[in-house]
Order: sequence, then structure tokens, then C-alpha cells
Amino acid sequence: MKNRVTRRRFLIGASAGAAATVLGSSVFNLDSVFASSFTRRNLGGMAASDPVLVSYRKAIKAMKLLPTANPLSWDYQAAIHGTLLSGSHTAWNTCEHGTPYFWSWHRMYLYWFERIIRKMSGDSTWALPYWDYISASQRSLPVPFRDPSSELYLANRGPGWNAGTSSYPASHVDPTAGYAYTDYFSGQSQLESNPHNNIHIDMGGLMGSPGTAAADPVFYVHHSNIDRLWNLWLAQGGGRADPLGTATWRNKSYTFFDENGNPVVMKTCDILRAAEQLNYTYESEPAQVKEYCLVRIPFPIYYLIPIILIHWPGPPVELNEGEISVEINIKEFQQRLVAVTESREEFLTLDLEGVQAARAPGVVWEVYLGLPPNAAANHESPFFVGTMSLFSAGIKEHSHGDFKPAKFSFRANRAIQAALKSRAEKLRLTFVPSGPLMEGKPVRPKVESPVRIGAVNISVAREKREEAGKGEGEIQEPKIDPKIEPKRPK
Ligand SMILES: [Cu+2]
Repeated sequence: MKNRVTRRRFLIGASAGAAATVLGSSVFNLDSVFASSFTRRNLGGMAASDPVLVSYRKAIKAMKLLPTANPLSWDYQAAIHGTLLSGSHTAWNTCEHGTPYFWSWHRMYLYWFERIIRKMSGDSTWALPYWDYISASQRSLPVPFRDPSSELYLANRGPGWNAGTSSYPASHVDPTAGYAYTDYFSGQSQLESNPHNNIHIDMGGLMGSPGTAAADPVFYVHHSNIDRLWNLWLAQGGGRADPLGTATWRNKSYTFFDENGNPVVMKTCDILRAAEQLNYTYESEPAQVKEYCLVRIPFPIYYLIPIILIHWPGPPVELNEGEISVEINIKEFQQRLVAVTESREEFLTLDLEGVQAARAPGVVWEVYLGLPPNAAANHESPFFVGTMSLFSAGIKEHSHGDFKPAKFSFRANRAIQAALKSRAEKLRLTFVPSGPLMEGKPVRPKVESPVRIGAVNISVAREKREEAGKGEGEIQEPKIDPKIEPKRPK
């Protein structure tokens, strides 16, 4: 998505910290009365001497001098996301991944972190910058984070990142699958997978695991970008909305610490409108979509209802070093598949369920469907459906007694349509292990732990439209329509 500078953003940008000037100007714009004071700037091209980075360094230095038990310390802040340290303190290890609260928890976390940085740096205007690795010019680690004498540096990053020779491949930082969904939970989960998980996995080192990631200063500029994607997803319109009809989502609350080290409780309704409620906007973002918990204007909301059409009969697929393919027999489903690809209401998804690994696999798998035999796996071909990488959900080592395997769902219309053209009776499902580019070239990474996929399904999905604001709904788990038995090809 291209960044747009809207009139509203222009006004906010022009009036940052000077709302009175805008009020007194001849251009009266109601939005600008609520103009937020803080602009989270794009890190692209930002010099190490930029006040934003100088203050960030100053704060990190001061926070590292505080004892771990102090909520304002660097260790404590990182531990709120996740830590390998023993002992238990308020809010430690509370990050949300692979759950309905991924975006909301991280937004709250960054908000309080940012206030703490303001206090610890003594820079009252400070706002967290964002690292826009989706932009082709920003796919290697920003230069100020590579300087060993800087607090932004960390030795424990994967090979080539600190040298500036590693970069993210285009297929690993592709938000289009996530943007395509109108249903909140599907959009969020896709964007959590790509680019979010891939950014962590490809960088490796502390960033590669939830128990250590937030100890790397780059974590926060990464998540600033992920938070920005929430706004960008909503700004596309077309029925995209926060799931305000879901009471459990709306009322979910968490504890953080303010800049004075006092615990604060925040709930989802407090963070829906970043500019108004939290006082920040992102540089160059379109006008923020405003959603309200109290004023519930009925609006359409979309739920994704997938119904299994083809269940691959197994055994579980084991991913390890090297490319792996399995074949899905589609002979008796061809007509139905064609009908769905031509439908306006329905679309096909490839669903991987029961995805698990003992430890972090450290690899991103590119997933292809219908790739003809002997054809090279190219992410620009229609057979590329997306990426799969495990960061937190699905990794047994990271579970604390309540292990849940991960699920991945990919839109598959384009791939299946291309495969059907050749009248194929079997669809090849191919997994290609991939990692960061080294000197611009793909390198096959080492698989640290094999991944097992429990079930492979091709489903027909329908985004069900409902009028929200007309009563309460609970978080919708995709359901299999009991009237339709999954068919098992022989
Ligand atoms: Cu993360």
C-alpha cells in the first residue's frame, strides 16, 4: 500500500504541539482540535544523530542501570513481553500471540513503553519510530542499529544483520494476504504471520523467540510498524472494522506500568483510536478510522466461515531440511472448485492445522499450491499462496501447560485456478524452507527443529456479513457446518 498524505495528516503534521495555531487559523478543521501531539516517524533514512534516536539511546542506557525488579528497567520492560528470567513479577510474560488480542495487547505495551522512554530520556516530545521493512528500500537493518558503540546495537542477532548484508525477501514482508481479508481476526492473524513472524524468525538471535525478543531495541520499531498496519488495514474500508460486537475482545484488560512505575490497567476500548485516545499518529498514514465502544452505530461486520471441502487424508506432513511436497487428489472436486473460483461470495482457502514444533524452527516456509512438477518455486508465480513461520503459537517449548498448535490459512483461488487450467487431477502442496537474503541472494537456512502439520484441508470460505451493534457476539472460531461432511478423497 502506498502511503498517502491526506489533508488531515497535513494539518496534524503542521500543527504538532501547536493546536492553538490551528484553532486560530482560517482553516478550521474539527479533526485538528483533537490533533495528537506525537508523530511516530518513519525510520527510513533517519540519521543516528536524529534526536529521536539520540533520546532512545539515552533512555535505554538509563533503563539498563536500574535493577530488574524496577518496572522502568530495560529488563522488566522486556520481561512484560517475555523473559527467560526466573521469578515472577506483575505483568511478566503476558504477550499475546496467535490469539484475538495480538494487535491490542501490543498497542498497549508500546504505548506505556513510549511514555517510559519519554521520562527516562527527558525528551517529552519523544515518539517511537517505525521500521517500514515492507518498503523495498528498508529491508536490511537500519544503520543506527548496527553501530556496536550504540545502545541500539545488540550482538545477538542472526548472521549478516549487523553487517548490513542480510535482508528480508519480498515474500516475507508481504501484507497483501492480510489486507485482503475484511474479517478482523483473519486479517490480524495473516498480518501476524506475514510480515510479523517472519521479521522475528529471519532476524534470529534474541528477536527469534518471544522469551527474549523485546530485549532487542529493534523489537519496538518493528512492533510500531505492526501497530501501524492495524490502522492501514482499517483504513482500506470495505467493511473492515474492529470486532466491537465481541464483548470478550472489547472488555479484555491488561496491566502495564506508567512512567512513574505505577501499575495501570488498560482495556481494549481505551485504545481503539490511537490519535484521540493515545495521542499519536503515524507519519504519512491516511486518516485514522474512528471506532467507539460506547456509541454503537450498527455497521456491517464480517466473520469468516470456512467449510472443509477436501481433507487430505494424512499422515501428518513433516517439514525439515529441503523442499517437501504432498499431493492432494482433487479429481472428484474439480467442478466445485471451478464454481467457487468463479463465485463472488465464496473463496477457497488452504488450511494447515495442528502445526507444531518442539522448539523454534528458525525458518520461514514458502507455501505453494499446484506448482507443476519440475517448475521452480517462485514467489511471483500464481502458485505461491504465502509463508508459514512459527514464532510463539505452535512451539511446545514456549507453552506453559496450555499448549495449542498453530493454524494457518491461505487464500487459494489464484493458485487453484492456475492449476485447474492444466486439468490437473492432483494438486501439489509444496513447502520451501527460506531465510533472509544474504548479499541479496536466497540462502537455505538450517532447520533448528522440524515442524509437523497435523491436517491439510482445502475449504470453501465465505465472509459472513452481520450487522454489528445489534447485540453481543462471542469470538467466532471457524466452524464446520455439521450438514456438510468433509469428503475424504480415496
Ligand atoms: Cu513480535
